Amino acid sequence: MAAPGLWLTRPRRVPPMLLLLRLLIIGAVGAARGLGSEAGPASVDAAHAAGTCGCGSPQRPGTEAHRYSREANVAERASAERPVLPPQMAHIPAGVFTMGTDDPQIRQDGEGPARRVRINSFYMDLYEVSNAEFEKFVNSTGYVTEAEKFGDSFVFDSMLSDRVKRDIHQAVAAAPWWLPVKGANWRHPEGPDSTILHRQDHPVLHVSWNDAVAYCTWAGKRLPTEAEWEYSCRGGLENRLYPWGNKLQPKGQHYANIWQGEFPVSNTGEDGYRGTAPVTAFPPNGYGLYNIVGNAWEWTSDWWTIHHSVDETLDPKGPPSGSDRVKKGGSYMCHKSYCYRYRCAARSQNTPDSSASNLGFRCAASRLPDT
Ligand SMILES: *[C@@H]1O[C@H](CO)[C@@H](O)[C@H](O)[C@H]1NC(C)=O
Ligand SMILES: [Ca+2]
Ligand SMILES: [Ca+2]
Repeated sequence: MAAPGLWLTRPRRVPPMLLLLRLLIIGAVGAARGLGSEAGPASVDAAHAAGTCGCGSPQRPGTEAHRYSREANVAERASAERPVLPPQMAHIPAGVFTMGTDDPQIRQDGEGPARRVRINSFYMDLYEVSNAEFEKFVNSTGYVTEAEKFGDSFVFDSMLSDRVKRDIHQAVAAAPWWLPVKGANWRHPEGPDSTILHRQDHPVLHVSWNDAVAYCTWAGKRLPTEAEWEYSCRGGLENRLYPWGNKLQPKGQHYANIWQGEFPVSNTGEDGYRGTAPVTAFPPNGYGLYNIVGNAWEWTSDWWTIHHSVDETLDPKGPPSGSDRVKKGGSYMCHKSYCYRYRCAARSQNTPDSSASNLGFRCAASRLPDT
């Protein structure tokens, strides 16, 4: 077992010898930057980052549940005077909740201890940021993402065409299903021969933490803190595994886009999606939030630490510095056997310039942005 979340980083400070330990070098390609990073040995946990992008594959309807809570599902809507560009945010009421858990499923992630956390009211995006929304941002600002600047990003290999795979000579030893792909970025999630034209409403992928901050700032918003994110995830429920309760599939229905089958070799897509789903798919939680677990991992503003005080806190913001940022919620690649991280208390991390085909974000705000 080992430290998770390390495989997908851009470790420019890692000594070459250390890198060699972590890389399976089949050939010489300049993407080493993107592979395994600082903390401990990589492991099967690396799989949690594994990014399939079945986005292009046919989608079966699956059996999605519709609603799993009562009136709380009705998200606060834009007021009548903003009909054109509703902020599409939910009002999250102030409150106190139990963050983390005393029954950690992945102890080395720092899921525990359970601690009481007070949260002031704020607003949270109903959806993961979509390709169409990110394109609006890029159109209006000319922003260039870090994956575009670096010239590559990580893609789950089963989603790649043979043509793209032929040119790759390097993989992450502990997670060989991740490949650094030249030309992979938010517009081309599986490399240069792929497109987002048919998935404008899917979550934007291959965005680094820095890219996510740039987008949220442009939108008059910010990233949520980890505490805000987890509070939002729980949707008003106390001490439950998932945003909807403790049972993964109540009445046999799917409530999130995760992995069915045997990871990483078979992906049945029983929930309707082998890759990402539209950001509006699946039932919202008690606060009206969609895909808060599963679909794409979501960046938060906190620096990563696995050490937490049990003292009650108010709006904690994480450590003052660090090397990795916290991401939450798991993705369409998560399966209980490798990446049991589609739980509200689960967490993982990446360096702020990392990007991959299963990592996106949503924004928060202390007050509704002007539109
Ligand atoms: C971005 O700009 C392109 C080129 O002008 C246009 O085709 C596209 O519709 C724009 N996208 C959005 C989301 O506005
Ligand atoms: Ca799925
Ligand atoms: Ca998500």
